[in-house]
Amino acid sequence: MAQTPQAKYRKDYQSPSHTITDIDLTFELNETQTVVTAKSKLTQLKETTSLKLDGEALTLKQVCVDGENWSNYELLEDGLLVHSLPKQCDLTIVTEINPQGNSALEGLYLSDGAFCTQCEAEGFRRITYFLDRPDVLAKYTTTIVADKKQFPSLLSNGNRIDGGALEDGKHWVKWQDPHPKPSYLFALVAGDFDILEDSYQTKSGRDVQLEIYVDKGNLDRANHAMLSLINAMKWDEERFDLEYDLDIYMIVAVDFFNMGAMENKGLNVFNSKFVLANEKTATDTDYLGIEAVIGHEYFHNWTGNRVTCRDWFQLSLKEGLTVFRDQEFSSDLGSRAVNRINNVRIIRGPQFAEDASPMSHPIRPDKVIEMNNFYTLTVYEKGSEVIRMIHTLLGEANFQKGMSLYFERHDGTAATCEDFVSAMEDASGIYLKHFRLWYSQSGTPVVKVKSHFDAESSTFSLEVEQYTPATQEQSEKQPLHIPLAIELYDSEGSLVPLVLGGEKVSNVLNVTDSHQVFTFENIAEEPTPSLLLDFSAPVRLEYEYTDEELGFLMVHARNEFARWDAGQMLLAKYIKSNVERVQANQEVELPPAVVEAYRGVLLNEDLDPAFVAEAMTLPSFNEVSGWYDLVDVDAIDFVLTTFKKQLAIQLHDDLERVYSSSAQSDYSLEHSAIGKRALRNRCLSYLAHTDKGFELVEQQYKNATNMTDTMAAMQAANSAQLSCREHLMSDYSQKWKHDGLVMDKWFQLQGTNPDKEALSVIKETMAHEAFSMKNPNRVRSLVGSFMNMNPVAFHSKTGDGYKFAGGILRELNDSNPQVASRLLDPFLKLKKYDQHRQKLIKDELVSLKNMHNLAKDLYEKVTKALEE
Ligand code: B3K
Ligand code: ZN
Repeated sequence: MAQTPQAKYRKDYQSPSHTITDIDLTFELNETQTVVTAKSKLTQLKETTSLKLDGEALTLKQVCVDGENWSNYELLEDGLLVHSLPKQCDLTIVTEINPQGNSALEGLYLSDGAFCTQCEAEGFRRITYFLDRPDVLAKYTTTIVADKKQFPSLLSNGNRIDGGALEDGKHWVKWQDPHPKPSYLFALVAGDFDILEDSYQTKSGRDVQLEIYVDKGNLDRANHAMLSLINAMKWDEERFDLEYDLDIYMIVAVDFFNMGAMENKGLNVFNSKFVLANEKTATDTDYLGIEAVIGHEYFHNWTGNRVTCRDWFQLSLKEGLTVFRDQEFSSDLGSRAVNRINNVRIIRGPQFAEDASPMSHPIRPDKVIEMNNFYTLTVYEKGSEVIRMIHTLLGEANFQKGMSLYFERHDGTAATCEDFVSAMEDASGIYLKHFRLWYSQSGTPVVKVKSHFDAESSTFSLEVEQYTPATQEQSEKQPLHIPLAIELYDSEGSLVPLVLGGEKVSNVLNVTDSHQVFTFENIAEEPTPSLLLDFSAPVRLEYEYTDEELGFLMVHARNEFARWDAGQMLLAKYIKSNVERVQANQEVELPPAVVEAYRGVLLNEDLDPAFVAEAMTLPSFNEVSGWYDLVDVDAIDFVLTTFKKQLAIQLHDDLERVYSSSAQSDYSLEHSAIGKRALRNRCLSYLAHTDKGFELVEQQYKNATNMTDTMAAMQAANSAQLSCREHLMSDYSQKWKHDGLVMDKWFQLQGTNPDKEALSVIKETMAHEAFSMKNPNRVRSLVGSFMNMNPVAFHSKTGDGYKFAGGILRELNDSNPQVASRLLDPFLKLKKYDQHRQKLIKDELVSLKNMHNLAKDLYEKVTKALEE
């Protein structure tokens, strides 16, 4: 590596020396030589002699000040230093860029022949020299010039104000965005698309034109995205009283994209995975994902765009809050319990794992080398949990008052997390001083609860202890303010009122010290406590439940989430004890009472089928791994597989009955229909492990009328290693090989193939006509799924899995460091494996570290992992 990358620290924030109030951009588009002319209105804010502009991978053509040529500047490795500027001036910079050569997909690049941009976090500096930081807000005017036939659609932020034809087959369009914005929200798209059009009238009467741009021929796959957008616009008006603020809202779907989507003002750019769906090509999970991501990007218009972040350390200000909003949107439209279950799975699985890894960081990080490395589960998902805790502590009404005050104070500006918490505090009168520690302390708190019933005094006490284990970057931890929601049940399953010190109290206990005792009065018999209701805080709960208590909660807890959670705790107990048994060479034993508890859930017709499907799902390998300091890959995998088989055999008749009785003749996206399909397909995933498996799976594949059922059959064949797997796989590939997005599901099955020979098949699969190392979706589907969801093959003691991954990472380091850096994450957990595996992983990390051109994205993670 040329130079050791430098870290930036949150504490070093300084406001900018200059600001840019207006920028006029002209793009003369060309695949390899696009000319960008940027005319900025510049104002000096601080005493200084020079202006440092950010810039990367640019060829500078000209600098002018107030229309005159300017030569008093220095070209730096990471930008341009312009000297002796007047205090106010028009600065014009002409640069040339090469979109075709841009495989990092950051800045202006080509996706299948269409021009598109990605500027967050620091990609605008690959378009022109600029103050590429979120606290410089300018009004943008953008003119795009391109060949008319090849690029009939020329798009940018705001409203289209002018356009026309030019000589030699070119045309031009001018866009103006009236809302000042930071450079990361800039977007440009040019291409030849099919357009789905609709409209929406906001509650105050503004007519908004809605347009979704998709590749030619994909129009029949854009309807669900449009419906989701309209639902999101309506929901934000109803729940948050927030309206859209431009006359047009555009979404463009592209195939080459590093992440999910991007909330550019008025012109969202989306990974086509989160736009395109019809029943033949997308599963129910895909549909729900589209709804969530369309909602998320739309909600950013207020939480992110109207109020943006002062600096990138504040990222969770917009991301945690917007994730909270999209989770609420999905919960209000669909099943709240199922949404909560899935969100909690992410926290308890990969987020807890991240918090225990060398990349552990607070939701508001203190130190960053490459900002793109901090679009993490911690900033997003844990960030959302922190907002949810504020919501729990304040209640909906106060929370909404806080939101209004936040917008009143900060609309049109760049704010901090502190600004948000202050607005919540001031609007509600609820003190959040101690609570703020969630923003600066990393790691997962452990909450240990013990209970004691005293018949004589009719009291029941909960003794609560909390501690947060040290993380790599933060050794000292303090007790947090944890909202611990609880309920107590009597033996009939009725709620016991909570009385503390003679007063009725709410069910949210404020845990603030490392040790606290809550003694509830007037308790006639020993109650069963339901703890951490709805996962009221992102902590690991420890409480010694008996099997009977968990079985009781699975039936009697009022809240579906609590019932699901009790089932998970029951399984967890036996997964842990059986891992020990396997390590001691004993057989796996699943107690009959556990099987019966699951039969009870499966056969309870009062329950929502969507909920039953979740309740019948075993914790993932990754979640279970998180319970251990040292992960025994083979033992955990063996226990989980054996549980699955044993449940399948013992519940066989009931599974089969539910499977056949929940068949549906028509396909609909009603939540009840989605739930029924989920339950039926969950049954199939078990039945695949029985004698009937082959027959049922083949039949379902043959008769499927939608992708949800097709994929369920294929997944079942894959994980149960049925002999029909090969045939189904080749049939599918024959049918869909022309469509990369649909093939991603197939690549993922190859990646997660539990077969011993999986890796050699994966290597062959890379030659498949639909695969390309240049496309992030393809890489993630095949290689990402192998590294994250094929534990036995990836962690093979031969080291072959690690070597394969290492090779891919080295290749991607050169072409697309952002994708490489994300893919690297499983290697960061090396300390969780035995010495032999640790050594093998370390070899791969060292070989990355020794690369002469190691990107700073990878440098940051590799050095942290090796420091540990
Ligand atoms: N804000 C973008 C993510 C940008 C990631 C940059 N590496 C999408 C989102 O969170 O909505
Ligand atoms: Zn976001």
